[in-house]
Amino acid sequence: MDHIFSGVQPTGNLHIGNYLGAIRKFVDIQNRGNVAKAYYCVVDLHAITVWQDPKKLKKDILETTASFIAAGVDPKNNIIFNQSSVSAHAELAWILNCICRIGWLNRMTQFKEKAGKNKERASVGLYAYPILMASDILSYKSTLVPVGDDQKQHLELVRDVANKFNFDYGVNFFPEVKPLIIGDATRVMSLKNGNKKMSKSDESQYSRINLTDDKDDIRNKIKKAKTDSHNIMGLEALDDNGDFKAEVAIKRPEAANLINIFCELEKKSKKEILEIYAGKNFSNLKENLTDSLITNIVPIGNEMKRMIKDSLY
Ligand code: AQP
Repeated sequence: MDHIFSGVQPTGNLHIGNYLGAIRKFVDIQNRGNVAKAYYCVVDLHAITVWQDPKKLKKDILETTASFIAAGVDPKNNIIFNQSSVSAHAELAWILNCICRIGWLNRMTQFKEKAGKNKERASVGLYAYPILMASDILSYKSTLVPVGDDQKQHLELVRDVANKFNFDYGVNFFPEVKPLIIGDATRVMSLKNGNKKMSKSDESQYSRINLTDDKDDIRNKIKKAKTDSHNIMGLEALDDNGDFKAEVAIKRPEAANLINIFCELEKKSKKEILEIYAGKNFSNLKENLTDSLITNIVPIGNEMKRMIKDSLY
C-alpha cells in the first residue's frame, strides 16, 4: 500500500491549477482508499525561498490549510500539517544536501525560471528547493506523490537522491518514489497566455481563477479569457490516446487549455467534449465552462472563507 505525500506552498492566490493539478487528487486518493497513510503539508519552508511578509505568510498558511479541508480532504483520516512544525524536514534536508550533486541541481528548470536573469542574487534556498522537497517526501518514506506536471523534474531528482543514498551506504533505506501526474489538468495554463503556466505570482488577476473567486469574478475572467479566431476544433485534433495532437496544442494553446479545464472539471474525455462543441464558436463553451467553475469552485471558496473567519477552528 502506498504512503502518500504532497505539499502546497502558502503563497496566497491559490488557483484552479493548484486545485485540479494537486488538491483534488488528494480527495480522489482518499475516496479510492487503499493507501497506508497520506500526509498533506503546507510547505512554509519552501515559501520562504523567496521573501515573504511574515503577517501575510501566517494568513496564507491558514488559507492553504482551509483549501485542503474545504476541497474535501478529511483531517481525521489524513495528516494535514505545517512543514516548519516538524524539524525533521530541515534536518534530513541537510543530510540529502550532502548526497545530491551540484550538477543535478544545475539542470532544474524551475530554478532557472524562478531565479530569472539574475541567478547570482537568488537565495541558496531557492536553488536547494528540490532537496528540501526530497526531504519532505523521504522523511515519511512516501512512495506516491500527487502533483502537477511542473514538479516532474523535481520528483526525478528525489528518486536520484534516494537511490544514491541507498547505493552510497549499501542499504535499502529509502523506497522508490513515484509521481502521480494524471488527468487533463496537470498543467493548467494562464487564461491570458496559453504558453504560460497558471501561477499564483502572475501579476494579472485575469490570468487565473482563484479558489476564493465569486461568481462574478469567474464570469468576468472566463469572458475575458484569450481564445483564437477559429471555431472549436473537431475530433481530428486528437491523437490515438485522445489527447490533443502536438501541433494543435502548439498552434491553439488557449483553446486547448479551456477545453482541458472543462474536461477535468466535468470528468469527461476530450472526445466527449469535442463531440458537443466542434465547429461552434467559443461563447457557448465559455458559458458552460463558467457554470461548471461556479458549481465546482465557488462552494470550496465559500467554505474556505468561512473557516478562515473562524480562526479557532
Ligand atoms: N498551473 C498548474 N497546473 C496544474 N498544477 C499546478 N500546480 C501549480 N500550478 C499548477 C501544482 O499545485 C501544487 C502546489 O504548487 P505550489 O504552490 O507548491 O507551487 P507552484 O507549482 O510554484 O505554484 P504556482 O501557482 O506556480 O506558484 P508560484 O507563482 O509561486 O510559482 C503542486 O503539486 C503543483 O505541481
